[in-house]
Amino acid sequence: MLEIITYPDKRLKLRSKEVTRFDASLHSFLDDMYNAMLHANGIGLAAIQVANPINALIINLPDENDEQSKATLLEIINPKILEAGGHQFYQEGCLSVPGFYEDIERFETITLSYQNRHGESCELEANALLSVAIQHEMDHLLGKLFIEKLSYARRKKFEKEYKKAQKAKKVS
Ligand code: Y12
Ligand code: CO
Repeated sequence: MLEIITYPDKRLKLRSKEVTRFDASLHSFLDDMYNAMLHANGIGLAAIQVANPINALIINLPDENDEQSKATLLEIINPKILEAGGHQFYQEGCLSVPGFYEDIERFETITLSYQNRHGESCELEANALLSVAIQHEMDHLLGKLFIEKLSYARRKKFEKEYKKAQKAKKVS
């Protein structure tokens, strides 16, 4: 199983590089990402979170019965936001920042161009949770975490709480 790296691992700050080869090794890496995300109970994961700095992310939102199905898995490679509008707040969490959730402001609607695992060009309009998830994962490709969007005071509080939780984890 691929290991998901966690804050404050410096590799999370890396800027990811464009994917140019859409071959069997990319496909098997995407499959490994999916298994790692599901195993960790996640709904979104960027390649850098498993220490591979390439412009690839996956998203698998639960359906109305709160179940995840591989049939609705989105594999998004080399994404670019073409249009963005409106604003929304959503309580975000991240597998690389375990145990911390915070309301973050994002665009309400985005239009995205990207490539699928075969290198085919795709376009997608997203709103609500899907839009939040894509923006969250695209920030990972730039080396950014959602905690960087917190106010100074909230970030300080987070750093204190997170360090304490990390210490407690080491002891137990
Ligand atoms: C909305 C907001 C953020 C995203 C990005 C994808 N984020 C996740 O998939 C986060 C998953 C997550 C899962 C956790 O584990 C469990 O719930 C069992 C978790 O809890 C701990 O680590 C303790 C934290 C985050 C998409 C859409
Ligand atoms: Co994340």
